[in-house]
Amino acid sequence: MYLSKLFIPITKSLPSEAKIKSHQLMLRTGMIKQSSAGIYSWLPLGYKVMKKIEQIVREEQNLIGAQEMLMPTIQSSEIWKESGRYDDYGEEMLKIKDRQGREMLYGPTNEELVTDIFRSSIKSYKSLPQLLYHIQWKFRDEIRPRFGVMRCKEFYMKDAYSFDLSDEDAKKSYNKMFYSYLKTFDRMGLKAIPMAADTGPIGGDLSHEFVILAETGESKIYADKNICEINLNQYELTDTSLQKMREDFTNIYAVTDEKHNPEKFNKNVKKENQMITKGIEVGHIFYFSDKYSKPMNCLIDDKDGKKTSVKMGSYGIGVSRLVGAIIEANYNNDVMKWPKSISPYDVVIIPSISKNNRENLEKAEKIYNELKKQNIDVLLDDVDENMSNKFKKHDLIGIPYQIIIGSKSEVNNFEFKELNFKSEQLSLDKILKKLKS
Ligand code: 5CA
Repeated sequence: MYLSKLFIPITKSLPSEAKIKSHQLMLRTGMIKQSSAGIYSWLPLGYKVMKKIEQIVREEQNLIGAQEMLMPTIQSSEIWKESGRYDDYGEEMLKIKDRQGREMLYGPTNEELVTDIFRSSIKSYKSLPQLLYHIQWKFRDEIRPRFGVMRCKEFYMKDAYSFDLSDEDAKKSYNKMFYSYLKTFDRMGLKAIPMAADTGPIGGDLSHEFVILAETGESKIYADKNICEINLNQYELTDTSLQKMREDFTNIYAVTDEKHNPEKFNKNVKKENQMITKGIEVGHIFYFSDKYSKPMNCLIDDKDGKKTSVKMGSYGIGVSRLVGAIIEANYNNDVMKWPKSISPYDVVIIPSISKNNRENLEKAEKIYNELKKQNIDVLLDDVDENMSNKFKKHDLIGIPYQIIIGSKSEVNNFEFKELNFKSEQLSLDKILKKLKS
């Protein structure tokens, strides 16, 4: 893509409500545009990043055997009346009427809808366990939407649902998701800490929030630093190994505000290991057994032919929130550097050009075509502006690698720079190897 053709409305003036760096950067680099309070359009640059995050989430869900599906955004109120949540959910639910006067709603989550789908087709324990997920827009009429995509009304979420015969089996599904979440966030360059959490309107008695540390986060957290040292590679995708993994994590003190017990914290965690900070919740998992299946009469035959309510859990990842969270974790001193796995482009070519000198642009175009042939997603900055402005702009766009075509270029070697590092002179072959590694 040529930068001059890319729809990327870079802005200099920022609205006063953009208080945190991710919100500011997303507006400045034209990743999003507010449509109304808490509702955003995703412009090409922002959408590209979000799609990459979505793909990592998808791949990791598929790896644990979860099956992707797609449920609608608009749901009927009937199923919510069955579960008892239609009135309980409160003002956050956006209720709508269709032209026949039927009560509908824009789904804030999907426990009821997926239970309804499940109960109409699965009748026997032989079809269990099942793990279903979708990646779909949600709507919550948040009283105070803020921080850009971090807390908005309309947001993109991956939500998965597990169905098992017994509480014991259901915990195995819970452990699988727990593991999958840690791997997912790790692939995005994030250190997410699982924390025992309150269950809120989703319900149940077992729940973990996955939180990344950031001063601008909304969740207050209390943890033993040692939890950050657990190496995920020691576990395998087997029930015993994953049970050990969850025990290893949950044996170390790490909780959100509502679950904090100062006495226990001071008794169990050495002073020098105590971490009291803020974090951003990027995922949340819940085990609630038959909270929905019982009132909704979602029954299956067990091994003895006896009917029993299916045991369920639900597992969410804030896909759109992650875009902001990753910026919070990586944007420092006016330089944004996307982790390679989710960068909007693999590399940007920055030629020094002027009206009288097109030579560098021609060189850049040759490299551009070569990289394209090799399936490298490359951006070419063909805008006629001075190099110092270009560098400032690319510090914000955050593509981690740059090929600079200017005074330092040699015949067959080019200036290659990784953001925040010194540049080096490399042949195109070597550049290709670096980009592909
Ligand atoms: N049904 C469960 C799990 S599928 C559920 O809805 N959980 S949740 O409420 O915790 O949401 C899951 C994730 O969505 C959160 O961890 C958070 O990352 C994201 N999220 C929740 N509310 C918002 C919001 N208002 N704006 C942006 N992201 C949000």
